[in-house]
Amino acid sequence: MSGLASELISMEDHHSLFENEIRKLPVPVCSIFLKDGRIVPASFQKTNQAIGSPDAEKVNHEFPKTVKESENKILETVPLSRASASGKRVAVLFSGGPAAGGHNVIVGLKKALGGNNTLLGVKGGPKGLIEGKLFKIKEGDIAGIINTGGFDFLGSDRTKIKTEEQFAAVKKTAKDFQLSGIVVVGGDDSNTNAAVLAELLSDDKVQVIGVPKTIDGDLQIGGLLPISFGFDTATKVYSELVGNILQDTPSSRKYWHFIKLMGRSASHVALEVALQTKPAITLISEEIEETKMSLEGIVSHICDIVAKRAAKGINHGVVVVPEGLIEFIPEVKRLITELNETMAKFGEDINKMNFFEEKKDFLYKKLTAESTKLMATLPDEIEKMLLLDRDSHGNLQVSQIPTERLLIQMVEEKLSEMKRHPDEFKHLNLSDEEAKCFMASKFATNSHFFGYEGRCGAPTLFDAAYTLNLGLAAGSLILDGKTGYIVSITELDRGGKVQALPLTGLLNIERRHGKDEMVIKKGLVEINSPAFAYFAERRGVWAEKDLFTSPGPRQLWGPISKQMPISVALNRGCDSIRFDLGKETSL
Ligand code: FBP
Repeated sequence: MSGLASELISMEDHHSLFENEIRKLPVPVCSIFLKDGRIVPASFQKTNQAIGSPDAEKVNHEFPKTVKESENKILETVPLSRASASGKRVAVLFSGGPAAGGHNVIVGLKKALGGNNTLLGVKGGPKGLIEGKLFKIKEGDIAGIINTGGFDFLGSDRTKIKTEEQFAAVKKTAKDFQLSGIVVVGGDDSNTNAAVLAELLSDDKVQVIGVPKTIDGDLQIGGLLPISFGFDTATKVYSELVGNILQDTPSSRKYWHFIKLMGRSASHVALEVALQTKPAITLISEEIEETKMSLEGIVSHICDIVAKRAAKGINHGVVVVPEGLIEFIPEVKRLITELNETMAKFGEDINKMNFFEEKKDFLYKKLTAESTKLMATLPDEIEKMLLLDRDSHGNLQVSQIPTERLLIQMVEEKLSEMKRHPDEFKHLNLSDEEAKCFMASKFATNSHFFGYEGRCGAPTLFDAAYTLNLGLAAGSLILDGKTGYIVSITELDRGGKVQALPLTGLLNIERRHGKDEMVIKKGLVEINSPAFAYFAERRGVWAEKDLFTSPGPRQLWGPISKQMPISVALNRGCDSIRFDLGKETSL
């Protein structure tokens, strides 16, 4: 075998030159976890700051044990002053969609727990916990996963633990494996699961700690929890791709690209990518809902920008569409709510129906007249997608709905209507020359959906550091005997302040599956936030001329590797996009 062939074979199974090097990459560690250059756990103490939801009375009633213990007060770190606990057996699981940095949470946990405690991995998420699929994580495993992307080491799933049988099964797993702690790495729904488990297992002395994960960025709580992990990597991957497409548009000069970006309901991903790349049009679902913009209004807004650019001879551009847009358009939202409630109420009847038409007829009859009318105007493809089964948390699977293609179709129709009836673009005040230019223009399109491309890449340096420190915090909380908290790091530009938030303080009542449920509220884009305000101020200029930027591939080494998300830097009032999460430390 040639030298090259054997070198290539040695790179198989996650050993590319890149993967080998990132395992050796030093990662910033917050000073609270460093002593004489070594990584150590920290201790936690209660602050006087309590957090409580508007539904606190009901929450306190449902979660008496954990609320009594935490008093809903935030915990802050203090240096460990005594020997840390030993003999603990802690299980860690991933829940929901993958997000870059999950593996470093495990690395951080293992480092905090040290050699005197046992870390177990749960295979396949919450379902694995129910089924008792646990294994011991060894030092050798850790060496293999440091700084690597994906959730493949453990796997994940979206099971919501809610039935009495599931509770009993989890209790059995905890007993069988003599667990003293469970760390749930997940988003809003999964951390709701963590709150429920903390209450359920409190008499069994099994502690439960949550870690904020989701590329959607919707698990963020103002100054208390600036962002979930995975958001930075996903948005930097998408920004590179969108930046490349933007670079193509004035080069080939013939396409409008409609790019849908993952992020489920919230538009944080779309907003961040817009701030990174400056495309001509970015739709923000939360603004559309707030301003009660109809589907027709959105289409007219896009057409106006397309026409104005065409009038100046610019027949290209990029439209960024958030994945969850459809759910925020008031009339569609009403339709989806009606469908959700009907599907929840008549689930058993609907499941027995074999044919789509049968299911459709049944549901149509249960809708209000306005919703039936709207449903009938939507293309068949969209109609079908709206009737898809909901996920286990009762959510519509928005990633399956081709909103970008729906918009292309509607914009095409509207533009040709504008050209047929020039009165329809009178409000643009185009000169005769400009109007002629628009009338002669072509509208050629491409559609894209960037979603799975961004979830499992190797974490950015921000996510690698953030997750390692979150793992260290979760391990420290377990050693310190705490339960029912989610870990958080603030002051991202000043060395990182590690804290723990009581999960019960974050619970609210929301309508799910046609009934009220206690859940952690999704942190949507706030249109009075500094990040949105900055975007709103600049987007008019970006629509008029090509001012896009290409942030390039994400960097793990070198002068530009220490960037946090722009939206987080703006919202947290930072002076720069550079992050500081402590001293770079070899793992
Ligand atoms: P989480 O909230 O579980 O982190 O999932 C994020 C996400 O990537 C969403 O952006 C997307 O809508 C969804 O998962 C896709 O789900 P699936 O992986 O089941 O296709």
